[in-house]
Amino acid sequence: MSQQIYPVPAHAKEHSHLTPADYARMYAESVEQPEVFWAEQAKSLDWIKTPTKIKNTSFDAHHVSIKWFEDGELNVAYNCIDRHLAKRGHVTAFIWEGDDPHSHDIITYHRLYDEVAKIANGLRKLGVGKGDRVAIYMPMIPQAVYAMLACARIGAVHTVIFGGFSPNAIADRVNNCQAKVLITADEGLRAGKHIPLKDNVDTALAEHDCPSMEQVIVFKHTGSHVSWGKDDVWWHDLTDDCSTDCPPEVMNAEDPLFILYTSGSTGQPKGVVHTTGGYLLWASITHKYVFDYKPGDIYWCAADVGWVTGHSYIVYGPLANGATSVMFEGVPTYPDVRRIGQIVDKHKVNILYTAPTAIRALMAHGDFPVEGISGESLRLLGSVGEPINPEAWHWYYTTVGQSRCPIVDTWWQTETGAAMLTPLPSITAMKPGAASHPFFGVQPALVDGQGNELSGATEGNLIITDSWPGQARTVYGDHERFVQTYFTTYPGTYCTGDGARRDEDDYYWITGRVDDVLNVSGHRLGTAEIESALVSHHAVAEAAVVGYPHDLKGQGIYVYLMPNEGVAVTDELTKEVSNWVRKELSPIATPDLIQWSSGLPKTRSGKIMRRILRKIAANEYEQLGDTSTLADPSVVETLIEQRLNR
Ligand code: 6R9
Repeated sequence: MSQQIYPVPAHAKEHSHLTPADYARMYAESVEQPEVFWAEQAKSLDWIKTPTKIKNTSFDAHHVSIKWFEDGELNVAYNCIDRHLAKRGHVTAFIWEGDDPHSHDIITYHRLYDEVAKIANGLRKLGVGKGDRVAIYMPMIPQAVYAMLACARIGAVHTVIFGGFSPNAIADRVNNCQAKVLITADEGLRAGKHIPLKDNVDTALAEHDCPSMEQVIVFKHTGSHVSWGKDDVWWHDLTDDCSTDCPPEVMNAEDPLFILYTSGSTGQPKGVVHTTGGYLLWASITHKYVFDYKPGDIYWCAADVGWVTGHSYIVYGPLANGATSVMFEGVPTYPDVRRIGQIVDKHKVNILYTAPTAIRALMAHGDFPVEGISGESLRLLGSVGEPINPEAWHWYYTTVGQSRCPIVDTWWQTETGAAMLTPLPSITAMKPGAASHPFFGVQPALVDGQGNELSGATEGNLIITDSWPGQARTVYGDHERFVQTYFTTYPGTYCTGDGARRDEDDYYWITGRVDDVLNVSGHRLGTAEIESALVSHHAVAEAAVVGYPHDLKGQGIYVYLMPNEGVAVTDELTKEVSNWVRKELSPIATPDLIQWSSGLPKTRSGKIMRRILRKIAANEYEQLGDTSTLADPSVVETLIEQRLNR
């Protein structure tokens, strides 16, 4: 791991909400007197009834119960829209940038109010009310946000299904939460390709029994022909005569706001439930401090609203803070790899938040992604979703951020609601690849396999010892699974499933999922560490490392590599890469087997599915399990054909 330290840039201090002394004082209060601290922070929201009961939480496996602000009442859509209107209604909420570089749109808070009210009234007309579930399967267009906020306005619970998911996944989610309405579009657009969203919904509903589903609302986006059934209604027909007046529903702080399905290590995806008060506060306070957001800043989170990052950092956090965001329909590589830079220049983006997988995809093209790009509007960069290897960090820092912008490497999970461990731009000297320090109220700890807490500079399983407002409250319809998954491994604490290292300066470094830790000849190695070394070799674009059963070592190191464009794969190169890891990391980390491949099995959100790679490496390729969530399932067949240790 890189030990280089990058001091806080002077401009970050000038722009900031916080000084180091503020952070120290506020963090101490947040963990020593959470009731006082969070009662104060909660004032940043507009409450219909101000909460008096602040924290009522138990991580005891026999009685896991998490309640924040439980006697408070508020409405999320009111907080995200209405309260900004008087002074800032003319301010842009979203700059929408289409897949086609020539299309964009501006949505002010006034317009957002009208659009959300109309579709909210449309939903009410269909009989949707408080507590009903609504599925949203949309492209990255403003109507996705209108739909989410419309649900929040009338107290319905949304579940956004990522637009890249297949019909099976749609049906599973609809059935699991018994959604009665689904909102979709005729088609999506990505890199010029038409994505048949309505067709997928039709297939889901035709091939699966979805008894709860009553009505499908379809937004006309591309205008292509779609087939039509008796339960389908066009968005424009439904909302045509709807008023722009839609009184917000009074919600209890603990009423559910949304369900979001996420994969675990076992079984079907879990419907993680987030609530109205605690989640909104968590999303907005982290957005404010992690990005040092100030009115006037142009902020761009390049995630998809189908993932938690989109929920918290495109929709709820920024809107609660009255922010101006870019929302991007397309992909970073279309029409070519300069697109991100072009959007930054076009809309004068100040804050850019993206994922290491995107950074590495661009980095493989050297300086081309910034050719002809000024990039001078940028002042802050963010990273999320996986450990960022120092190589990618440096490329991001120097090539995109021009060695001027701090990088906030935010560690969090669908279950945590929003950022948990993160540098703060005006406070934390950066160590490339370190998620650094806890946000207010977050109490991380490291434990060994038996749950004994480890002190000082060490490595272990990352747990969180007490509740924070944005924490998921349950798994929809299966509280027992919630308890089993998160609270029984190390009783009395929240088990993150991630491993982490804490260094001598108390910085946390996420080493990857705990089930990805290898034990090679009795030495513990993080797969992320090895991957980081591998991708720092000039020939390597992406790397995935898994363990496989090895007679002598216990576990051997199986390496899957994707070469950079134009690289010729030879035996010499393979040897060179192997020696590289030996040299960069340790002889213990020397790969046993290296398989080159033109693709890796990734989920549609860009995460490598190690489960599959582990099976292939272990020669258990007949028991691969569910591969339906892969972006390109054919990659798996190629990998099996060419696997090494037959
Ligand atoms: C927000 C999000 C959660 C898992 C998490 C961890 C990995 C996320 C990270 C990171 C290292 C970071 N992860 N951010 N690892 N550094 N900055 O991605 O949620 O999709 O639920 O994934 O992603 O392994 O446990 P989710």
